[in-house]
Amino acid sequence: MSETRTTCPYCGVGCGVIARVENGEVSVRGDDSHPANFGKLCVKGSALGETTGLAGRLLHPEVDDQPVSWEQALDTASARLRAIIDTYGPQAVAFYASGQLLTEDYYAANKLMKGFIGAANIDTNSRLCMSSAVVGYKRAFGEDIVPCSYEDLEQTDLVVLVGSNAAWTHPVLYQRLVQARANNPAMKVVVIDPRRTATCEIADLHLALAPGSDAGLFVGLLNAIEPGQGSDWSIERVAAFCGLSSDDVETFYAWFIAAPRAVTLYTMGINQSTSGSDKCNAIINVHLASGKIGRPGCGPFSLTGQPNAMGGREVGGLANQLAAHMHFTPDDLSRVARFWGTERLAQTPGLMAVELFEAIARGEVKAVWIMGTNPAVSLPDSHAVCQALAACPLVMVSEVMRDTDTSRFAHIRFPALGWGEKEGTVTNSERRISRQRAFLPAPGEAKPDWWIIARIAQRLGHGAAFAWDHPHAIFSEHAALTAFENHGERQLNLAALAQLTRAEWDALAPWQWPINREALSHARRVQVTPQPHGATPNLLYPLMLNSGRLRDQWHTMTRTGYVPRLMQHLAEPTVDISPQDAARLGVQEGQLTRISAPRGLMVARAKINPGQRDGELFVPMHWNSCFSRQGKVNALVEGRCDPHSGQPESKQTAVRLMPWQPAWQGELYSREELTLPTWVHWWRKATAGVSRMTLAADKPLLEWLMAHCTGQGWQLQIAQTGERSSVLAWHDGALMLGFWQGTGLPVLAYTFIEEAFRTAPVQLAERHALLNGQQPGEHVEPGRIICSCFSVGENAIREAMAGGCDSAAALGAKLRCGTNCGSCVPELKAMLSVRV
Ligand SMILES: Nc1nc2c(c(=O)[nH]1)N[C@H]1C(S)=C(S)[C@@H](COP(=O)(O)OP(=O)(O)OC[C@H]3O[C@@H](n4cnc5c(=O)[nH]c(N)nc54)[C@H](O)[C@@H]3O)O[C@H]1N2
Ligand SMILES: Nc1nc2c(c(=O)[nH]1)N[C@H]1C(S)=C(S)[C@@H](COP(=O)(O)OP(=O)(O)OC[C@H]3O[C@@H](n4cnc5c(=O)[nH]c(N)nc54)[C@H](O)[C@@H]3O)O[C@H]1N2
Ligand code: SF4
Ligand SMILES: [Mo]
Repeated sequence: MSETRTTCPYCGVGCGVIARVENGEVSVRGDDSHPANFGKLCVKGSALGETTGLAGRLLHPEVDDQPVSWEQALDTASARLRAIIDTYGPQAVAFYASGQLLTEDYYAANKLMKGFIGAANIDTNSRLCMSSAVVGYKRAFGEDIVPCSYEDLEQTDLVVLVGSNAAWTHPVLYQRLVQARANNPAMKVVVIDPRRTATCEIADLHLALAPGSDAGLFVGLLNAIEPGQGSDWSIERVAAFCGLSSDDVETFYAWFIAAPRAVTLYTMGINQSTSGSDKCNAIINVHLASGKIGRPGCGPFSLTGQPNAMGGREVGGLANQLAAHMHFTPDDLSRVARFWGTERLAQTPGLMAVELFEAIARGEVKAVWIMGTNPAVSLPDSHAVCQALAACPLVMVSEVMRDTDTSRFAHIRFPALGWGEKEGTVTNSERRISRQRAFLPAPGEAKPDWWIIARIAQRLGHGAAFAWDHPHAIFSEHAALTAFENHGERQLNLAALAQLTRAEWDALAPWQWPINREALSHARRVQVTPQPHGATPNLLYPLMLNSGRLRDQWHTMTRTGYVPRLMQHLAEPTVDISPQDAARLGVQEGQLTRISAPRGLMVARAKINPGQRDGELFVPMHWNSCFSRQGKVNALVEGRCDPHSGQPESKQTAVRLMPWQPAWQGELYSREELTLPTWVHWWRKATAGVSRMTLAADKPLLEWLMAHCTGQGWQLQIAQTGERSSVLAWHDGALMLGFWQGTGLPVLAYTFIEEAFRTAPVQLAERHALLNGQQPGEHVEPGRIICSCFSVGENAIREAMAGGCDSAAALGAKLRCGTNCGSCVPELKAMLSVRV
């Protein structure tokens, strides 16, 4: 048995985790001593042990789909890169990196691209995430500085959450806020989001404003703070612009002005906008004007999404930054070139994510190296992105998984070490640097990302600058660069960590880099003119599509989508729709719908939600071609970007929705994954030990399936009653495949069926029940899992409610639901509130 202190690889809260390995089994618990979480973990963090298996991992390098040795992979990659650079110049090469790389990996990638290949075409998925926030801080403070800490939440009078569903996306921080509010009844919470989300559970005021209208609200607040400034953003004008009542706007303004201290937390509802940078400054402006900045319990606090978005910003991973918070100015260029000992340093900013893929599509960029991100899913206009990748002469991908939407386009695949296997550092939302430590052996031939970059650098002739033997050496170099000729000009200064020995670095305790908070209260205000979002609804596309995150999934699902426990909360792409819109469009709860935009189409199951504004839809960003047919929202989203930050407007797209009544829907369980005919719609559902897919189509599949089974020499058992049919296929008394279909989605005894795949031989009486999809005798299915920590299903909760449990606490006492991470408590309360 061994225990290792490390850091969660999911969100920017950056929780400390203690990983324990016992008899090859990995389990995790929160690290009591970590100041980001003091021992708490959310559902995703708690399930980390279940993600360390090797199923689906990329374990060997591949060139043109063939497994090869590292020597061959690295030689081929560098020879092809060299050929492109020699013929077309360095601008024909680009890297597309990720806020999920470790700081050391990120530093290495940035140094190779900007410093030695000599073009600044290295951008990252943080462009889709944090880049507006970066512009906001830089314009206000002259540097990308987050002027807050988590402990400000315990020292404040008012917390404003704007465009943030922290209850699901920063759960441990949200629970900290829940606790802080419970400890201080005078504290108020305002949530600003067009949807009523789980985060609204603790809101004293929820402003369900019109999509994209936040700047109006904050410019109006500035006007209320300083009435003499001559702005014509009166409360009435704000209310009209934002689609809110004047009373609600007035209440918010009165609370903000009266509160001695206030923190504004903001994330993607603000950043992902064609005027996201201005919105960030509109928020910063009200903190500056009211003096709610630079002291405890105050400040404009942009929460970072990814575990190391902040580390990426520190090393300069974006195409328009240099390194260590330096810019493309003559002094900084000279300083970085001297520090790196290079004469090839890129002199001008490079291409930003959306532009970069457009340049690939035009054939200007001919080689792209993608590391730790899945752009075929996450970039807007994904059909265009896929076409660009398909046409690109050289696509290299560093990945932990073999099959992703993006890796399908790769000519060269590098197997990267994943969480628990690699060593390095990450920086969380509050500028706290923590170690990620290895506690598992390197699987197959996988290597750390920095190692792969350094080996390519050597083959391109830059060996001396990339001669590190350990990530500690890279960290020391990065820290030294932050301190190099700093003279107090850059607040990012890690001099204190630049001389750590390897043992000290190994043992490094979480460390928050200091800033001079007071200096920030004299920052610059940026004049903001509120702009509408850029989506233009019309008669054909009259609805507004919003997209974002679910509680238990992480981005493109490459890690969470295979964990049964995390698949149980919501297992299919859903579209939230208001009851009025549903009635108007003839959409029933649970019905399939087609959502279309000029660029593409997706299929999602309707969820009628009174917390949704009329005319607006919400779908998760997670589904993709590995988990569904036509489940990808970015097939619809346009690549419209903020002119300052280059961040796309992922939150607003004009669409049309139509109910889709397929000829049949069904559930397919099989021992081996099947490749279905292309016209079948499918959703893969992670289930232990067996493949499960929910299916729907307009043409019959039954014959195809039966032919498949008999082709395998399996015995068929078939039933047909009315519109329902089912097929079981047997081999030597073992269940090989089961299929149940109806005009609607059949409701089955899922756990009983799954059990039948694990037991052989199956008794005859049970075979009959199986064919009906029902268990013989009394049986309660758990229903949709509400509490993932303790796998408590909807049915058990309803039964406990019928038995007298009338509060979340009572449910928790009886079933344990909601008593670990707490992120299902809003849903428990919602179930209690609609009870008859
Ligand atoms: N479970 C889970 N947690 C995650 C992630 C994950 O994939 N899964 N990803 C992490 C990452 S990288 C990120 S960036 C964060 C994102 O964290 P969040 O930003 O909290 O998450 P989102 O769901 O993308 O969007 C937040 C909210 O913005 C709202 N919104 C949409 N348009 C507007 C608008 O015009 N104005 C306002 N005020 N609000 C609007 C949406 O309705 C949504 O509720 O989450 C991190 N945490
Ligand atoms: N419509 C819409 N689109 C969005 C958003 C939205 O709200 N709406 N949100 C945007 C935001 S904020 C973000 S952050 C992006 C996220 O989008 P992506 O970054 O594309 O999503 P991930 O699934 O996190 O991709 C990470 C990839 O890295 C791989 N990986 C994991 N660990 C390692 C490692 O150690 N090394 C390497 N080399 N690879 C590894 C994973 O298997 C996975 O394929 O999506 C953006 N796109
Ligand atoms: S809150 Fe974020 S960092 Fe903490 S355990 Fe959950 S996903 Fe991991
Ligand atoms: Mo993000």
